[in-house]
Amino acid sequence: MAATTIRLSSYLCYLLWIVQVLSVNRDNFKTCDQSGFCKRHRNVQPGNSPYVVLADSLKITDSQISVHLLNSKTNVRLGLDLYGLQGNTARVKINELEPLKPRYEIPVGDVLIGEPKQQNLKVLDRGSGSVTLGLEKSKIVLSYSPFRVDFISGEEPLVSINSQGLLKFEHFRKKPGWVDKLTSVFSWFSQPFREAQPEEQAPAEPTEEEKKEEEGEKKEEDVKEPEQEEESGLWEETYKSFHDPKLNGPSSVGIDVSFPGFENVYGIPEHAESMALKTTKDTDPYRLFNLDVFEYELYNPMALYGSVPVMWAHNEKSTVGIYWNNAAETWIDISSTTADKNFFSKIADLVKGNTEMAQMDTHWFSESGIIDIFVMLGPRPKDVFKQYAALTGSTELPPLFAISYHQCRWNYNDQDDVRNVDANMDVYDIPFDVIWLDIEHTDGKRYFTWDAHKFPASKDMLNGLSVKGRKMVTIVDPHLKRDDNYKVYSDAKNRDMMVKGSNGVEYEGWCWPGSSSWPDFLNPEVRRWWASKFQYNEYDGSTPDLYIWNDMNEPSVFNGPEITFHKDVQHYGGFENRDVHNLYGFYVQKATAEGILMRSNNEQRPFVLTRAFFAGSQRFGAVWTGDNMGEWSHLKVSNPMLLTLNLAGITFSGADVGGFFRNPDSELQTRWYQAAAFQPFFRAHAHIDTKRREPFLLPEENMKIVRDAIRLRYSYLPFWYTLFYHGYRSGETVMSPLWVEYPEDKSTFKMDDQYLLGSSLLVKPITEQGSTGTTVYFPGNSDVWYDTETYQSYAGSQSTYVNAPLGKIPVFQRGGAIVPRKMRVRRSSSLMATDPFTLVICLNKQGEALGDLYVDDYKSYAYRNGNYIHRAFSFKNNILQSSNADPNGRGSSKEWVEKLVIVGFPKAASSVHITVAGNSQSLHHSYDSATRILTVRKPEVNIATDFTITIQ
Ligand code: NBV
Repeated sequence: MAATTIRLSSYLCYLLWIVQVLSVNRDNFKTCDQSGFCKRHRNVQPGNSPYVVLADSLKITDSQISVHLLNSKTNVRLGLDLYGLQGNTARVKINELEPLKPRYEIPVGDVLIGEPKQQNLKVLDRGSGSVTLGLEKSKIVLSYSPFRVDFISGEEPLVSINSQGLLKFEHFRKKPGWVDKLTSVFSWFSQPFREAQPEEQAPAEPTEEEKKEEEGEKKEEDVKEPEQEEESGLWEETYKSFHDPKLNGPSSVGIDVSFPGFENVYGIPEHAESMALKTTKDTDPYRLFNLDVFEYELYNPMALYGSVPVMWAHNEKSTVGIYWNNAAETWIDISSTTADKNFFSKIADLVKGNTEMAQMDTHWFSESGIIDIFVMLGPRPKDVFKQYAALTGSTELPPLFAISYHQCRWNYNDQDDVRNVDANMDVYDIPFDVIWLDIEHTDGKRYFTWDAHKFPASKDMLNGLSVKGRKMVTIVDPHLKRDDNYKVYSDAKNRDMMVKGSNGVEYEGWCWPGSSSWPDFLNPEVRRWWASKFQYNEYDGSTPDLYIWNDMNEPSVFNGPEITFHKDVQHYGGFENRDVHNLYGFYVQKATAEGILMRSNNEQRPFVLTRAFFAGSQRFGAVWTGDNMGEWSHLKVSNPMLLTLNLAGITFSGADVGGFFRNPDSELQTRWYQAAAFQPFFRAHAHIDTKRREPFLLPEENMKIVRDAIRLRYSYLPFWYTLFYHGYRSGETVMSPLWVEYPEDKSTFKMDDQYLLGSSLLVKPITEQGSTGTTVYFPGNSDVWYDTETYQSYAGSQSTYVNAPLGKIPVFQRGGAIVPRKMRVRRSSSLMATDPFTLVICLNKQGEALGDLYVDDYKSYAYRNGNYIHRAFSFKNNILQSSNADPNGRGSSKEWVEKLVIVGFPKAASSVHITVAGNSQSLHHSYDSATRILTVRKPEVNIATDFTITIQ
């Protein structure tokens, strides 16, 4: 009876949600035209900037210059701070000088991992109209009137801020009463003969005297509020039936950022979009506002679950970018144009020629907060990733199980179901590491609980998985059922930890459990409280092999505007959801990861998957692309979406294998598994209303192919793990666009249907129905690529059609790369932990190759104390050498080398010897002249040992 009631109530919730969201519901989400501040910023006309720099206010210290900006229309002044930062990075901050109340700034330490390290700026030139500063190899020019900032490297202009004059900063103001309104209307009528409206005219450049006068004499009472007459929606807005009383009035900020010399920009996830971003002339701007979008549409700028306001521009010579440090709803317009060569020839000694220089213009505007732009000047792709990681951190090294295969479904119904799936995977010899439980495992959607009928002995179930080295993930959403008998809710309520409505009363909305409230994760104390809920004595029935999944953390509120919080919801510190919206999910995952970490006394690495995210989320776990569909188009878009996430630092990301909604046929499922086996986060998932589709249920032919794909993933785990280690150390992408490794190859700039893993593997997944082959572009003039299955070779810098019948995944290893693998695939990754390595050595045209391997205990933080092994492999003059790549790695391991596969070797060897500490021994070897592969067997040398293998 109780179970039926619960099931009924969750169906009712689902129905309510469906009714809200049915038919994608573009209609459920605002267009720019329906958003007051978006319209206001889009209406700002270029070339009309009212902002001038008040030169007399200029203060220069070692690494910072500060100056006032005057809005000559409103007389409001802003403060501009420009900082030089270490690593060829600069920061431009613009805020009100004396706001009526503090504007929201994201606390340092949360998204920014710390106060960015400053770097001295050198004053190179100080004229009456501008000041030029030197920052490492770059130059920064601050022009006074109109105000703009340009970043130049050598003689190449790279980034310009406010070159279009789109700066608009809605200062906090008092709400005008009816008397003010009357006065302003009267004053407007009293000047009918003025020649032009001040807002339509660029200000004349003030004389020195005028500037001084302005400096000294502008007072509060001089401040004009022209927007108040010209715009509606400043103090309240209505969308559908939702009213937004804007208690603080207009507060938005916006400015343009141009990239002279560039034709392509990338980044700003999350959108279901190509990797190279499109111009938005005929569409809405790209929107960043974390939302739960039902059955999202492809190739459009609508907002999705997460937001990372980072953008890169790349051309043959440079890669640069900006990070827009603002957590409010943000829109970004993109257009392509030509650069103003006249201007640049003045500031950069550009050779004046007739050739036009391309330029990408972008226009960023957020509903509140401040303008805080980090300019990362590269100059190479890997430099910008490092620069961004220095600000927001890199992807934490995941535990090995987390990069293995995950089996999920909404829902595995009960313990028997879990046991059967687990057993069947073994029967069919399909490895997997983690089985997942969705919302139905709980007692009435009360997270941290178990449905007592379906999961009466969760610990036994977990222990049953543990013996095979497997784990479980349960879902923990941030909405709490408003039930005083539910201790998580009552505890939060009694501690006054929930977000509140503008009336100061606990906010109430609808979600899976029915009437719900949401803890205020913006509050550090709430996060500590939440983290404590993962202690074993708090989360009954949990064990160290239980990990967590945060869903619905945009947050999703079924009956809220755009299915999320009302904008005036009150958060910690007196801020509104309007100010912090895009951070809510970030903090949910952060607090969850801290909980998982704490329960192991900070010893074991956590794993938390999140749907909503922000810049910096890479530090707390993995991200997936939400509710995709079991359609070919969604398989195809997973590649650009994951490439974009990687470019934005969220390298540990994946898409639901098979597609969440609908029933994919077996061909689509097969191709999806093949693609995802080579994507960073590898999890199959399905909606509750879909047919069961565990891989062993596929027709035999497909099952075998899928099994091969999963087993292939396991065989490459040492390579993946090393890749993640590099990402953790350097902030580099794991799944990379080709231009990251081949930055000068223009033909790769828009390529998002094939990609690289590190610099060693090239992947071209099949994403077309019925396809039996595909054209692959092999990059690199002097490179050669080898099919990883047949070892057929392909020359670089050309495209070739490659056969790919259903069983084939087009994956190629670069000649010159050494890839470590484990060929003894077992039921889970931890059962393979001490297995030996095979080194696949693909030779380049010179007969050489390089590679490396990172090894540790695959789960704890012991590596932070030097308990790891990082080996460097080099093959040259027919000698393979294994040496220590990092003297700080002092770890040991039982793993050893069992085989070398040397691809592209010209002839059979007469003898092969291994030398360890001066002792030599001969090794078994064989040669296949058809494939030109020399196989060397059983060196049987421990992985931590220095050795050479010499071939004669
Ligand atoms: O918890 C149920 C689902 C989950 O399976 C899915 O992965 C999430 O993206 N969740 C969304 C809520 C309902 C979706 C219709």
